[in-house]
Amino acid sequence: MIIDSAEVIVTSPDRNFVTLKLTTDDGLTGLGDATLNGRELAVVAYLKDHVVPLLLGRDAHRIEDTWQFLYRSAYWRRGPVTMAAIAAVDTALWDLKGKAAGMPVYQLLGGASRTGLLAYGHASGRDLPELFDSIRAHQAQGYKAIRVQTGVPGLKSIYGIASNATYEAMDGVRYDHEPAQRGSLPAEEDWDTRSYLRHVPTVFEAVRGEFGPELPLLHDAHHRLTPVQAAQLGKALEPYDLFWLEDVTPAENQEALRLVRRHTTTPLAIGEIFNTVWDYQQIIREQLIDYVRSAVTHTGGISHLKKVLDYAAQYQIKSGMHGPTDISPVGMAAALHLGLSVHNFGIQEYMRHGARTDQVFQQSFTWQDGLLHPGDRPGLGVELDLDEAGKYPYVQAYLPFNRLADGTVHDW
Ligand code: GCO
Ligand code: MG
Repeated sequence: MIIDSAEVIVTSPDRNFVTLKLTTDDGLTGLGDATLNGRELAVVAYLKDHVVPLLLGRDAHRIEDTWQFLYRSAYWRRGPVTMAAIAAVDTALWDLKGKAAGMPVYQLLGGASRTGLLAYGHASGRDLPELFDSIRAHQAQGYKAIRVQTGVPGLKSIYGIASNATYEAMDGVRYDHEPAQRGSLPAEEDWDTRSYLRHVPTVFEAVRGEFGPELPLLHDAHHRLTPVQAAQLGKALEPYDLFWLEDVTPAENQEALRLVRRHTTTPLAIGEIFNTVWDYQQIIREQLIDYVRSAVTHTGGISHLKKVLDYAAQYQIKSGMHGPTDISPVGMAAALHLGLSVHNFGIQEYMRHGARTDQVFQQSFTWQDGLLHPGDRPGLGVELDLDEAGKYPYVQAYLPFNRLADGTVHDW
């Protein structure tokens, strides 16, 4: 099984996706997701200019050797661009191995540890009535766990809240806040931490009052708080029994989490912007988090994220893989195979893709009774329709950013 060709495909059906497609001398094809939201073309260049030439002629069965070769021979290690590129190669090689073996990837990873993966969806609203409608709509779709984000009085637009137009277009169920902000410059949003900290506990009180104690609820603070503010929020949310509080503080400063931990028992999830096991060393060893947020797509692929999760398992820390729409269906399938196989699965984020994306990427996963399953097709179970993909050229799209009232740039 020798790699004969390697193609990098960029398509933008509902948003930009970068996919690596490997073809072997025996005619098998394998796919890997290399999408890095807002910096897509950097990974395209890294793959095309520096990785593809190294892959041609290699034995596609040698997954671990190829990973180590790409990681170590570059000399310059880690970082989102490098690790997304290596992730795409690794994922495509697992896809190929599965196809060669006639087995779904999760079987090669040790087989299923459960019947399906609990998934959470994104409910949001600018105010409580809109939020309640969105939660109900998600429940009607089968979601058994719900992330709750709301508008904050006095702030015009903030992370995680769909605009009016997107709500109407998507019936309040499937929205996507980031592509709505597509443009040649990053959109500016506003932020005020004190208003947010005052408002969020009242929202969770209302949601618990309306939906009862059973429903697992999550919330993403999206890196915007200082450690002491994060501790305050965790403590204030304790009565509402959150499944997790995500990215309470920018995680580059890992020691900050010691302070947060000392003051709250609200479970913490971190890691969607990490990309190696070394980024997790301290926070796993010191048990400063409860859930690992990394995606296969951004963390060196199935092989490397499995190492992170195996390390986390020793400390009773579980997976909570990142699954917004900027993870392509290929990256999502990889997450499902890995999540089904590891013992310490926690929950899977599942933000549904749009209809055009589902046409470009033909998928075989299932979504039943709130549980996802990757399906039993050999490999990952996703195929890319090149004709469909070709209809949607790349569109420049930046993520938004925040400014405080006095004009200071703030974490988004
Ligand atoms: C999440 C994330 C996303 C990110 C996005 C950036 O928890 O799903 O925070 O919404 O903002 O993936 O590209
Ligand atoms: Mg997040």
